[in-house]
Amino acid sequence: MIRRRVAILISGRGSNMSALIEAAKAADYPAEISLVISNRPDAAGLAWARAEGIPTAVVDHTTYGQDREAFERALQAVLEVHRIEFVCLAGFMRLLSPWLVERWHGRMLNVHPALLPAFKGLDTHRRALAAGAKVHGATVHLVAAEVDSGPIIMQETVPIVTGDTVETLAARVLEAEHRIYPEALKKLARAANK
Ligand code: 4DW
Repeated sequence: MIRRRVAILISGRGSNMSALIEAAKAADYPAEISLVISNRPDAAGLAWARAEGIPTAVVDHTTYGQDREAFERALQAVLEVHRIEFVCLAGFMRLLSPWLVERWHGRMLNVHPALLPAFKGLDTHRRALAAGAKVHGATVHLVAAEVDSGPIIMQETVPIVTGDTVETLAARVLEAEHRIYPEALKKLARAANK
């Protein structure tokens, strides 16, 4: 079995990063987490990744001022040095331009805390509660230039129950995210092995 080389991009704690790292420890998992990159030097997820023995890199966007292209060229260079084949965004907060997204066409994943195409954007749990939705959930999708709109790879629904708050609902959705993100990456990596 070939293990595909995966980089995870984070900006903070990266709880989905931890879920991916744990899943990739399985002997039959078709991908390995080969690199964690943060755009923030102080991201808590960096220490976690290092403790797991995973190489880390910081590409600090503030170094490049308003020049998003320069930031992305630096990101791409690091990905190439590490021979990365797939990229997973995990709470990564910088909008990526078509330049980078096209380079990773079909090979870059993100997880969104809602059942896309419902509730694109921020504040999904509050909006789902306000709409009176009875179900909510999480989506893993391929990253496209337009935010929250690439092809859907996997989804899981969670119920919305009486008394739910943004916090209780967010926690339930996060558990779903942690289940489907590793499954979606497995699916993508397996498809690449065929
Ligand atoms: C996302 C989308 C936009 C911003 C932040 C997060 C969701 C995940 C994502 C990250 N980068 C992406 C995606 C995506 O779905 N599609 C693409 N790239 N193409 C966002 O606008 N962030 C702003 C900065 C926020 C901050 O630094 O706190 C920004 O100006 O980049």
